[in-house]
Amino acid sequence: MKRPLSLILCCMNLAFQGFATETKPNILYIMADDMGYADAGFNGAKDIKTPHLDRLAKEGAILRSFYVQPVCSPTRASLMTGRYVAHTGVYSIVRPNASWGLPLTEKTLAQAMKNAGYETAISGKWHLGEFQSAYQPTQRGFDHQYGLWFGMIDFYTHKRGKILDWHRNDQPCEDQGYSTHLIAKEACERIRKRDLKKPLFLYLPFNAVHGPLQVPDSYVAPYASLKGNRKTYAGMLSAMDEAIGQIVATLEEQKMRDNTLIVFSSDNGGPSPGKITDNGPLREGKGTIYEGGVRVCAFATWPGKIAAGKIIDHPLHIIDWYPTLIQRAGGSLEQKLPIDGKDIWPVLTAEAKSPHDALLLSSTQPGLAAVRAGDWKLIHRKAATARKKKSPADMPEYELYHLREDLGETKNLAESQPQKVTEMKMLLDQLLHKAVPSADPEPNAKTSE
Ligand SMILES: [Ca+2]
Repeated sequence: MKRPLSLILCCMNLAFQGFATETKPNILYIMADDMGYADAGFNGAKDIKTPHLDRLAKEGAILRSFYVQPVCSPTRASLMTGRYVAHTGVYSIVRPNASWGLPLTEKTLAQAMKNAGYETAISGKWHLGEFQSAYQPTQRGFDHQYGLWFGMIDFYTHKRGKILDWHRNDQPCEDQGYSTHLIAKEACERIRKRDLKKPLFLYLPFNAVHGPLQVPDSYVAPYASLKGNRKTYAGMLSAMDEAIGQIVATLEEQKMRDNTLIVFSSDNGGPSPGKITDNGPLREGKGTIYEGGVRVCAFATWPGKIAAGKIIDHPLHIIDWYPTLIQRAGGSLEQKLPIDGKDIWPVLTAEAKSPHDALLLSSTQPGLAAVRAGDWKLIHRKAATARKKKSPADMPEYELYHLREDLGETKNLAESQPQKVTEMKMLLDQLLHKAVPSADPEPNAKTSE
């Protein structure tokens, strides 16, 4: 018996959809805000408990040398584009109502995932511009938006000063509650109400554990031995960890866990290390180009695909997730702007080394940058940048560190190893060859974030 062509095509279409949904993973990217390198149990925390993060990390690969940018917006721009700060021009923080954002010429990860057939959602902090609707998440590839556009809001009122910064689909939203709880509740609903014909890309950038330091008392109670801001911060981290546990439980309830790639990282190093956060052996913290500012706690987990218990020390960068995730999603990397990131799947799943010969780290000022190549790191501070400091002698033009022998960046080898400085400076110059100026029309304006 002959079947009508339309029926055959319909069956083929359904079969293809089923195939696509089965084989394309759901992707959940969880980002913490301002979390210390050593404030996760899986990275050695002793006084703060993160059982849900620890379980996920141990089920997959812990990334011990994962690099981001020193502050919020530049890191998020690089995640969304797979491109270095020197190419996006997002060197600094996008302040509320500032007349700029991630340039509209940039294609975002959400747009690429949408093109690959994904349902896309953000629950949490955007921080890449909102002054015109074209810069807002629903215009940058997200089918669903929930949460805050910028940073430093009150966790309960969702206001920064007098401005309400809580939105659903980029419209003001007056939901009541502690923001970590609301972000998690939305994520669980998005998972349960997902489009069953599509895989899900869920971007979950918490505003925890960034200041203002606020948390319900019940989360602080287990930390009686801690004092002051560290105690509140520990409670905020516990609330975020609990939220992540709820989201993973929802994935399990929906039978999605085995087909979901989960990535976790902080967006920059911990601020006030030793007082509020703990960056472990790393030097300094948020806002600096030392390891404490740009190397963050991170892991990736996907049962059956990434071996449990793996620890990866190869230097990787947040720009790498753009091509890596798009490749896993079966999407296209064909685009107008060149991608700086590399597919790190062989590093995660096999024994491959970092695909980068050298990694670029930019500060919030175009005149200060660093390069990491192998065990070496060179920081170059242009003279004009050094002069801004009170003691130029304390801010040398070059700092050279051997990170395997000196992870804490205590011994500047620039004077004793001039040949290595020359070699590393060449790599840095290559990486900065097509650097663009800041996309911020007022790049020197002060910000307290
Ligand atoms: Ca941050």
